[in-house]
Amino acid sequence: MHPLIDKFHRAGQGQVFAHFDRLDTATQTQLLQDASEIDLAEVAQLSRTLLGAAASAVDLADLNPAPYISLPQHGGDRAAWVQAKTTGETALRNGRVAAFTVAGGQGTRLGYDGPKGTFPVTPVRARPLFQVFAEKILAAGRRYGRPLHWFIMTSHQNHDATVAFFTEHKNFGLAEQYLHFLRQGRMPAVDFAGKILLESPGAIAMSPDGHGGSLRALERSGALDLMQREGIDCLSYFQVDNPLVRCIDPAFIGWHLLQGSEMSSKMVPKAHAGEKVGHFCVQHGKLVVVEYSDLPMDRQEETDATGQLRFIAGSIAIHMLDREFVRRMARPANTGAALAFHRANKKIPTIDDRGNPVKPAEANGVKFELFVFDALPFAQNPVVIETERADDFSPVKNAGGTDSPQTCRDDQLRQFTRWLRTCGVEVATDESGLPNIRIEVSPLFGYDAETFGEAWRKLDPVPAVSDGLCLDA
Ligand code: UD2
Repeated sequence: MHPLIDKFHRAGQGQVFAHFDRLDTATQTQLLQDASEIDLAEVAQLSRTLLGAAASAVDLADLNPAPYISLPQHGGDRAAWVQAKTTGETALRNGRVAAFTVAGGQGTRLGYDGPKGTFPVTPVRARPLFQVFAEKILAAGRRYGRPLHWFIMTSHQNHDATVAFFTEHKNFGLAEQYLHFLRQGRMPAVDFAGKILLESPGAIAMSPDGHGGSLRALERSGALDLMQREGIDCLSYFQVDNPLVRCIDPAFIGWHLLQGSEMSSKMVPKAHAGEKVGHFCVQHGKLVVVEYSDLPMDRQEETDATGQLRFIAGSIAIHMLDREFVRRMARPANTGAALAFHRANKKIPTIDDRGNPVKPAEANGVKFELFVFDALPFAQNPVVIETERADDFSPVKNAGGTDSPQTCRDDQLRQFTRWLRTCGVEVATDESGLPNIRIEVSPLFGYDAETFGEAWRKLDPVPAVSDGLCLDA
């Protein structure tokens, strides 16, 4: 017997090879390859801790709201914000910063078939998410005189399609040597008894290891070494689904550096108690994020003496990461600082004993995922700063309703309108700030109120806006 097959039998996972003898040679080789990726001891340990009777509920003891640095318009120290911005700009001029997008997900919830970053998102020209980020990163590199490296984490499922998309679009103007794709790891799905599931007789049901897998992927891929060689120590982390994100934000970078933080985060005050974002909390003296699904609704609804939500600080998945902190988290064996896996019950397409496909109507198993925010309690001096939702957060998650392509397009239009108004341009809007004309601004023209204002004032002649407006580089 092949030694790997023998190993699986001894670990009680022999079912993975139940149909091995009737597979063709290429499929056998692939199955062995996929099986070799699996850490059987880790699967056994996860099954014990997350599936068994001993599986503990999420610890909510000693949980309090986390402090955060308020924006100047909400009482924060204006001079300190100015100093943070200056510090961030200096770091950008010195080439200390790179951008990092987690883009392992597919557009499944959107009903879109393809890597999520290829989804057309802008309001007039329907430009894809990846182009919006590429242009913001390119524009920031030009502004600060140092091109920025951009790391993009893909999954097995979407890696080739993502790379092909960039090639097809000539990398959206980014020079090849600044663009890096790294593939995240995978975990096998198991049934409720901890047995690894097959999705077909020759393939294990494998799924991405969660955005927390990005820390391992940065290390494994050599991205951290590249950063070190290039003198980069700050990584600006954001999700692929949020085109409003200020992916290169000098004030955020500055706060991170001034506070000597190893991992920093942005918060927005939650829009309402049930908003589906994590909560920044302090627990046992450490900063943590408690996911919306883990905080009971009565806790989410708690208010303080002023009537404001107590757990107000919503996590919008925007972070700054220190390079050496990522390295430490990626090598838990050396340091003992390890992210813990979360379990998610899922309907996992599988096969029966005879190899026939089974499409379950109910959850039939468990996927294991790492969350990047679980690194926060291990970070030195973690800092949380407030940001304006309207200028940093409008994700595309659902086909309709909240966080949909429609709400995101509207938020982009409102933002472009605010920038125009700051320049003294009259634009008619409804009471929500939504204009009745079509506007689109490429980040290469301006990517925030300041850069937009500078570019607008240079325009000669000044364009009319009454019939709509598209501004490119
Ligand atoms: C995430 C946060 C939530 C809030 C919200 C803001 C978690 C568990 N929750 O919710 O607290 O901050 O975002 O929008 O993160 N991804 C990968 N590989 C994976 C899994 C995810 O790259 O294996 C990427 C994915 O492409 C996306 C991002 O991570 O960019 C978020 O993933 P999600 O859509 O599963 O997270 P969501 O919306 O439940």
